[in-house]
Amino acid sequence: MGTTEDTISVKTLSPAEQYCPNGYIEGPDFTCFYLALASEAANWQEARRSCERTPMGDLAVVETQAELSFIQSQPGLNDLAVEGDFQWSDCQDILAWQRLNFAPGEPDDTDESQNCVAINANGRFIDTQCSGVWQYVCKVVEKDYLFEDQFPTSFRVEAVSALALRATWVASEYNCDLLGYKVRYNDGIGGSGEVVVDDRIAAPC
Ligand SMILES: [Ca+2]
Ligand SMILES: [Ca+2]
Repeated sequence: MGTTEDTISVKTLSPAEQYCPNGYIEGPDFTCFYLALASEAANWQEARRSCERTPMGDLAVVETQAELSFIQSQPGLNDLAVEGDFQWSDCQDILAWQRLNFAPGEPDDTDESQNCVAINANGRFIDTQCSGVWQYVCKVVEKDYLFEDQFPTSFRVEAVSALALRATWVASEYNCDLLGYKVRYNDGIGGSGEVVVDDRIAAPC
């Protein structure tokens, strides 16, 4: 397969206009969380789409131990892009202290089908099937907002196999979700700022 070029739509988050959006509550250190009710329980993708209806909202990225203690449901941690390579919904890699919060024996990728993470009754992470229905927790993720994040330019996409594309553009922390593709951000050794498209998925993540 030769090199191909494509146009990809990128969702860009907009700045928050108030401290916590309607329905969100203040968490530790000026964070904002939405704790879904039991009646709102949903699978991982549905939960994520629900969180994304709030500007800058996403399934929660747990950044401190205090935040982990604060939430008791499904956050935005997953290994959907690359098996065993856990990342948060903002494309950040899991950190050592976060990994230590997996329950004993987890993650175990039971039946090679557990790619989403939930929090068990003991407040520890477990990997579980993404189709599982959980209460979830959204968070407003504040980031520095750069002009180029609004209008990422110079997309280049090439096929690297029948199943994978490689896309590159001006590096931006924001643009980890190309609609219709599952993407991981690889700042790698040397900080090349590559965005690697691992898989085509049926619906925007
Ligand atoms: Ca997995
Ligand atoms: Ca598991």
